Amino acid sequence: RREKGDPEVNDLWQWVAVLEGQLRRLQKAFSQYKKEVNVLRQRVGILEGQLQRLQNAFSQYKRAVLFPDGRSVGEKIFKTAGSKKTFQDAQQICTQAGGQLPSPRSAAENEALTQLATAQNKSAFLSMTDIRKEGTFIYPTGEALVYSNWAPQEPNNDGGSENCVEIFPNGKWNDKLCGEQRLSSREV
Ligand code: 289
Ligand code: CA
Repeated sequence: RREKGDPEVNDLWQWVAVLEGQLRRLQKAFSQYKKEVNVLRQRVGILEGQLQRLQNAFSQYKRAVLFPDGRSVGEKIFKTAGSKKTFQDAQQICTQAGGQLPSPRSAAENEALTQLATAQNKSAFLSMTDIRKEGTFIYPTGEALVYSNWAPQEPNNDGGSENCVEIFPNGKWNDKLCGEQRLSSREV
């Protein structure tokens, strides 16, 4: 049994007061934190909306500027000047212009390039060749193909020396003589 004014009880009351003070401060801090999070969420929402509108406007602008001889797909742009060249000349022109011959790496990229070939009603050279090893087409970097869209029975190395690739206006690929003249286009 404890007496009134028992020091241990007094200590406990003091400790309770300290804890209650801490709890109030924590509650206040937590409520401020929640308010700040809500404000930040709102600001992020506004920024996301602005970014989306900018992206839409930029993609509309690119479509307008690139039509009719250019197409934008993902981070890539395909462009043609409409002229026909041998593979070697086309390759040189592209490199000089700060790009390279097209390497469609997906159905979407192939479709974008197909639209250019269709608009010009010409087959276009792609970047890939099997010059290094017959039957194995590679990108200029030496990397193996990650996507292809060969026409039925292609590549057939017709005549024994078809080492380049053309894309028809229907989007299908054919191995072709590099010395033929085909639509020159580039990707950047
Ligand atoms: O020189 C042969 C080419 O013009 C093409 O002829 C036919 O369309 C097919 O045999 C193709 O594979 C070939 O590239
Ligand atoms: Ca062929």
